Amino acid sequence: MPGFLILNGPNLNLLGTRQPEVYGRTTLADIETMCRAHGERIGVSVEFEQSNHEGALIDAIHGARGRLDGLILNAGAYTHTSVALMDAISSAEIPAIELHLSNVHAREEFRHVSYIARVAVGVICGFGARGYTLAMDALQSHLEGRS
Ligand code: CA2
Repeated sequence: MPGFLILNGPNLNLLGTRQPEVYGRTTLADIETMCRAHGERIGVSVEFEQSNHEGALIDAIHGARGRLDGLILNAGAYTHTSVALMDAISSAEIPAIELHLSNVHAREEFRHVSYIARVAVGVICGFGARGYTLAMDALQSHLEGRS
């Protein structure tokens, strides 16, 4: 069974507790439950992690190399700043999807820049929590050579 790492960056542990007008009322624990249930439906095992620390996110990506089949990354604000995360994805040599809850292109200009997109198979943004299961389907299709 293929295995996916679903990795979440800084401040995403606050989901559902603050700024619901931007990020919705779904908590990260709710999203993890949704992803695990979806993984069972589509035949994918799920590792789900969150960290507020850039180095810990990099370690998690390194740990996926040769062990897991795909990465779904909501790097939060590090998306717009981190060459180190971009390099970690390149070195891991596993397909990655960049994910955001909000439509970053409809927001401030600094959120239009992504270092992750340069090394990702594709980007999903603007669909809220549903984006996580969309990304799982997209990654599975990619691995099966369907997209
Ligand atoms: O839309 C997304 O998923 C983002 O990755 C969220 C990041 C933001 O910096 C990116 O530009 C887009 C921010 C995550 C902060 O999450 C919070 C959740 C609740 C309350 C406060 C922050």
